[in-house]
Amino acid sequence: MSDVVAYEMDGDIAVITIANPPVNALGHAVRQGLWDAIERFDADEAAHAAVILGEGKLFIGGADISEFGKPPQDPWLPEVVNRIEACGKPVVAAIQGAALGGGLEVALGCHYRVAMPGTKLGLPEVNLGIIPGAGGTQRTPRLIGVAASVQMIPAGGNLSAEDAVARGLADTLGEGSPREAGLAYARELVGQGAGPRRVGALPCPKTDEAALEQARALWRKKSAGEVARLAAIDAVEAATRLDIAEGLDEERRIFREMMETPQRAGLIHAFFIERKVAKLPEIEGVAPREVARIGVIGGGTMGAGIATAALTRGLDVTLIERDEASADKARATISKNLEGAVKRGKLSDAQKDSILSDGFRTATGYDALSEADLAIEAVFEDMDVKKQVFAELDRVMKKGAILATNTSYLDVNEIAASISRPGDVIGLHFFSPAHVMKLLEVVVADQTANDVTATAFALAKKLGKVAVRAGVCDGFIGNRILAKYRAAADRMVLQGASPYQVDRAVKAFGWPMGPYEMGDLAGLDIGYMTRKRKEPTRDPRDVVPTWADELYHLGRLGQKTGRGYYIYEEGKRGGQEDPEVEELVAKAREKQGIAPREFTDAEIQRRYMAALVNEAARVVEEGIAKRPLDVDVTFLYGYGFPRWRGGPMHWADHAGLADLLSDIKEYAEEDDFFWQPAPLLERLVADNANFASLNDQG
Ligand code: T1G
Repeated sequence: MSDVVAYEMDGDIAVITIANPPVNALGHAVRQGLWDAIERFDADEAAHAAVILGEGKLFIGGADISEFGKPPQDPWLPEVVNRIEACGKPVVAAIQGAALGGGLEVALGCHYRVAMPGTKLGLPEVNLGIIPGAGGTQRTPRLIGVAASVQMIPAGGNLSAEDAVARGLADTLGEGSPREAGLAYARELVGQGAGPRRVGALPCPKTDEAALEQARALWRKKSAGEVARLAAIDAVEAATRLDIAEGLDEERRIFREMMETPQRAGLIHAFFIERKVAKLPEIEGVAPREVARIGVIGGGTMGAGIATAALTRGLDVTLIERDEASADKARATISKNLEGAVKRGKLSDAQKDSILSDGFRTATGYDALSEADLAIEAVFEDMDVKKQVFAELDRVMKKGAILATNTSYLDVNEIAASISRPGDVIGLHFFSPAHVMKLLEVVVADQTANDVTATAFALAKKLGKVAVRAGVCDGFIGNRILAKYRAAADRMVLQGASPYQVDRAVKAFGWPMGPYEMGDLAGLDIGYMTRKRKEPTRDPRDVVPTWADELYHLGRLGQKTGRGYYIYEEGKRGGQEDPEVEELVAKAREKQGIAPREFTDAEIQRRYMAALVNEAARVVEEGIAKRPLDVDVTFLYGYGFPRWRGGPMHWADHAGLADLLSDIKEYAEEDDFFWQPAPLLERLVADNANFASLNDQG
C-alpha cells in the first residue's frame, strides 16, 4: 500500500485516508495511492461504501503545484477522478478545512460530499494562470448551474460549506470529526440502498448566455491581459453543449493551452515567492518576541492607518499625540478606517465598537508606553524629530521592547545609533493606506538583533501583511527603484513623449497606473519635496522635471487640488488631459534646446522596465534586497505590478537579460550618465545566468 494513502475497513465501509502534509497535495504518489485504493475498494465485496478523507487541517489543497512544468506522470488527476466516479458502489468525500482545485475535483468525482462547517470549497486555478483540469468546469455547472459557476470559477473563488450545501455542491454539513461524519453518511446511504450517484452522468447544464456574457465583460475589464479567467468561462460554456466525455476533453485541451502560457509561469512564481520571502537564514529558527501591546507615535494618515491595521488584528494599541485635539483627530480617523472595514465585511459593527472602547486608547505622554511590547513612530519625516521621539521611547519603554520607525527613506542606522539600545531598533515601512496595503518593508539596520527581525516578520503575518526584508538606503527597495523608472519616464517626456502617452503605454503593459496618474494620486508636493531634499547632492547631469516644479508652484498638486497632470472634474471618472501641461513640457524642451521626437508605446515600456530592472540589479548586488524574489514581492504587493508577470525580475528573466542589457547599452550611447549597466546584470549575462538563479541565496 502507498505510504501517503491508507486503506482500512471500518465495518463494511472502506476508509481511504490521504496523508501528504502540509496540504495533501495530489502529487504522483497520492494519485497512484488513490487509484490503487479505489481499485481495491471496487473489487472488495465486503466493502459496501467508501469514505475518502484528508488527514490534518484540510481535505486536499489541490494538485501539486511544484510538479507543474515537469513531465506529468500516470495516473493523471482527471483519470483518478473519473475512476472514482466509475466505482460501482457509493464513494463519500468527507471534507474539512479546504477542498481546493484538484481537491474539490476529487470530491466532485465522489458520489456524495459531506462538508464540515467552516470548510472552503473552491477552484482557485485561474489565480495560477490555468483552469481546473480534472473536471471542475464540467461537473460544477452540473451541480450549481452556469451562472453560479461563472461567478465562482473565473474569480478563483470558493464557497463556504454552508453555501456549498445550499447550492448543491455538497450534500450535507458534517458533525463531529470528518471521519465520523463520513462514516455516518456512508452508513446512512448503505442503509437506504443508495448506489453511486455520478455527477458526470447528470444532464448538461442549461446554457445561460446572459451570465456567460456578463462574466466575460467583467473579466475582460477586471483582469486586462490575463487569459486564464476568460478561458475558464469558455470551458464552462463547453459543458452546456458537449456530453461529459467531450466536455472533459475540451477542458483538458484548454488546460494544456494555459499550462504553456508565460502567465502560468508568472503566477506560479508569485505563489511560491510570497511564501519564500519570509524564509531567511538570519531568522530561521529564531523565536520572535511576544507582541500584544503596541504604541503608535503620531496619529496622522500613516499612524492612524498603522493603528487601524493593528487593532483589526486584535492587538492592543496606545496612540501618542502631542495634544488632546490631535489625539481626538486620530481617533476619528481610526474610527472612519474601521467603518470602512465594516463596509468591506472585514469587521462587524460590534467588533468595531469593542475595538474602540477596549483595545484602543490615546495619550499625550510617552509614559503611557511603559508596558508596550513594541512602539512604531510615524511622525514628521525629519531626522531630528525622529531622534527626539526615539530618545523618549528609549527612556520609557521596558527592557526587551522593540522600537520601530516607519520612515520611508531616513537612515535607520543613524536613528539606532542615537539611543542606548540599537539592537532593538528596526524599520517597519508601511505603504499608504497602511490598513489596506499588504506590503511591509522590514528595514534591518546594521545592529538590529535577529530576534527583532524575526518579531517584525511575525508581526507582519499577524497583521495579514507580506513582509520583505530590506537593507538601509534611501528608499530601501521599492522607492529607490521607483525613483529610477520614474526618472526614465521624465527623460522620455523631455525627449518628446507626452506624459499621457507614457501613462497609457505603462498601463498597457499591465501596471494599474502610469507614473503621472500615480503622481496626481500621491500629490505632486511629495515629488517636489523629494527633489528639493535631493537637490544638494544632485548630479548636474540629472534631469529635473521643471514642468513638475511649475505645476507645484501653480498649486496644481494633483487629485487633492483638482488639477495636476490631469484635470479632475466633479462626477467624471479619472482625469482629463491638460493642454497646459503639454505647453509647460514644450517650454522645458525649448529651454534645453531639445527637439522632441516620437516614441512608440513599445519603446516607452522597454525603457521604463529597463530602468526598473537595472536599478533592481544594483539593489540586489548591494544586499539591500537579499534576493531578486524580494524585489518581485515588493513590486507585486506594494506597487501594483501585474501579478501574471510574476514580478519585474521574473519578467526580466522571461524577456531575456541579454536583450535588456543590449537595450541599456544602446540607451547609454545617448545618455551614459543615467544608463550605466548594473555590474550584476552584466555578470549574469556573461555567465548566461538569470535572476532566478540567485533566489536561493540568503
Ligand atoms: N501544491 C504544492 N505545494 C503547496 C500547495 C499545492 N497545491 N499548496 C500549498 N503548498 C505548500 C506551500 O508552498 C507551503 O510550502 C505549504 O504548502 C503551506 O502552504 C488539476 C491543476 C491550501 C489554502 O491553488 O491556497 O489543483 O512554504 O503556507 O496558509 O484543477 O496553501 O511550507 O514550503 O499556503 O495553511 C490549486 C494553493 C492547485 C491552492 C493552505 N490549488 N494553496 O494555506 O498554508 S492547481 C491551489 C493554498 C490544481 C487541478 C489544478 C494554500 C492553502 P512551504 P501555506 P496555508
